[in-house]
Amino acid sequence: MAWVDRLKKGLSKARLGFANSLGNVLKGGKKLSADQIEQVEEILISGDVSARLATQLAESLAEHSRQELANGGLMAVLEGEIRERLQGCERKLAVRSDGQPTVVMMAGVNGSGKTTTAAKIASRLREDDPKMPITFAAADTFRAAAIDQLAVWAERIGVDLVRHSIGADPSAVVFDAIDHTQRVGGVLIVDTAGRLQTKHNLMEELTKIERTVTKKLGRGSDERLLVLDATTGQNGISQATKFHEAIDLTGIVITKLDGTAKGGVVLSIWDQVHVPLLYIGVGEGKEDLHEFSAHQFVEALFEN
Ligand SMILES: Nc1nc2c(ncn2[C@@H]2O[C@H](COP(=O)(O)OP(=O)(O)O)[C@@H](O)[C@H]2O)c(=O)[nH]1
Ligand SMILES: [Mg+2]
Repeated sequence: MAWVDRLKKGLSKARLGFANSLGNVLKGGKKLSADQIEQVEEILISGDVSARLATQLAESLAEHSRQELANGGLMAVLEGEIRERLQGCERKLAVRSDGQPTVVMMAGVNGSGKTTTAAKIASRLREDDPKMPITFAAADTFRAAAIDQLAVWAERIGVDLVRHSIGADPSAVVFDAIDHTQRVGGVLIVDTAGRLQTKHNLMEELTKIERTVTKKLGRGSDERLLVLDATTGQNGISQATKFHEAIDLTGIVITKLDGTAKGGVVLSIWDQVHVPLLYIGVGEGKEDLHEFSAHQFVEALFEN
């Protein structure tokens, strides 16, 4: 199945509760009543659009509805507005071309898909350039299984792995991994442990890892990516805000858009945190990661 179809399939539940119900409220082609405006807001919020953005979108629709657009006109207005708001949201992963190592940090809460996404990114890079060295740093040292999981991927994709034993200081792993990458070149992907955005000491550990990168490399990491599980809905906004405060995120990856996710979180995150979306995950396989396309995303969200 083409990835756009997977995304569409994944978002189909969202569409049923989103585009269809919106279509019902907006089909009249008449000026929206206060009651209808409220319904629009509620539908958007139930599709994981933040309250703030839902209010703004509903108000804009109310404004347009004064013109008593023909049937379906308001749906097109909403789609256009969402497209416009997503401008600037796409960005590609930055691989350095100056001979220096590219360092990519993966961060996020437990189970969001950090390790899988690290593997998916490595797999894409490997396909783009079979000769470029790629290294994983196993900086999730909390659980032996976490190190093993990354080792399995490293073997499968054919990338180097720098690991310490369980319980080791993640910063020490990263120090050694940078050392390795400085020798072999290419890209280093740092897999970190899951941490709740509300746990100060764990967030502090992440900033410590980043300080180690700066000390060893003479500059910060090139990418600091937050991996966000789309099915966690609005909590994603809090995660993005806190991780952004801690390590100044350069990008976001939203995973599990093939499941029961509603999709509105994509809009809300960009609206509220303004960190670009690099990739979306639509499955567990290494090929199930795609560069985010706002255009295709909106199409999938609104298709009937
Ligand atoms: N359906 C689906 N599952 C995913 C996706 N990304 C990761 N997963 C699964 O989510 C679970 C947790 O992933 P993992 O990478 O171990 O998360 P981590 O704790 O953040 O490192 C695993 O079972 C993955 O296969 C995705 O895009 N779609
Ligand atoms: Mg992991």
